[in-house]
Amino acid sequence: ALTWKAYHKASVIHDFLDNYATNYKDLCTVEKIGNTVEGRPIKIIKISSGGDKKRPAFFIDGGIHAREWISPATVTYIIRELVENRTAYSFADEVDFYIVPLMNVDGYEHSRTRDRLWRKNRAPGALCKGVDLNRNFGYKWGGKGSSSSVCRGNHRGPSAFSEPESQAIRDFILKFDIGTFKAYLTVHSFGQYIMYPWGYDYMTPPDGTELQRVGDLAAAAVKKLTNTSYKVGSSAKLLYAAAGGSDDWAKAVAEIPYAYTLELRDKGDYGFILPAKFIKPTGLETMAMVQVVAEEMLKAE
Ligand code: 0X9
Ligand code: ZN
Repeated sequence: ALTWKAYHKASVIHDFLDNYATNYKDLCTVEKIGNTVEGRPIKIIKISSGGDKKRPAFFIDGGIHAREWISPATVTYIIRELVENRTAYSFADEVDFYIVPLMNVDGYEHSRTRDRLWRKNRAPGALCKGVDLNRNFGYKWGGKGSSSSVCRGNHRGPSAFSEPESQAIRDFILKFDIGTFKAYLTVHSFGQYIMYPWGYDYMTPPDGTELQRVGDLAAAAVKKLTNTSYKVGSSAKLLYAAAGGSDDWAKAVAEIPYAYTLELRDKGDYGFILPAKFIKPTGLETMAMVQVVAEEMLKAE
């Protein structure tokens, strides 16, 4: 079972989801939305109270990048809060949550067992394996900060959505009417950033000031809670330009207004190799960010 005191293998994460579907039948539904390159399931949990009523929907994913272990650990923490500590969050009953804690299942297992700093998926290749799933989404695919070289960590793949993992996310979101999802959070590490589009170039969308405002509120909530500082800005300007990211696609194609990439702890002392004792405080502060985004998206209704 998950403990949030250690990083767990993919099957333990998936069993945790399945157990929630079994034990909280009215609240949780688990579905397989695809299979990875190596044939592992990609799973989503829907957390929604009460009947067929449709509410503003919030999509969260973790584990796009294999070595960023704090991401799936934190996203499962959020799932636990929304289920087991539900009454603490008044927004919880007003939102339909759809959460994929681990998108890059193969890469994560490879990072756990073979190569701790592996980033990409495990797409086959004679010379080098793997596509960077966060360069493989189909908006401005092939642009800045993405490589056509198969051995690069930011290899974009042969075409937009060439990978089953990015396809699964795309196909799931596009099954819904445009306008269903109001918020999209993709959880990465590290650096302590709250970033909004665009990532493909040094520009901001027309509603950039609103994205900045909500990001600032989220950063302030975290600061108050755990005294951790997160920087807020558009991702190209804050980090670097990188095209083919899931956030840009969520914003531009799926038309999800509140689209953010979170870079969780830390600022580089441990980097990707963040000790497990940081899972709980990072989970706590990420839940505060989820709360702010959820409350602000509801107010904007
Ligand atoms: O480079 C990335 O994919 C993300 N940083 S990470 O260190 N986790 O790899 C940032 C992605 C920001 N969004 C876009 N560039 N679209
Ligand atoms: Zn990442």
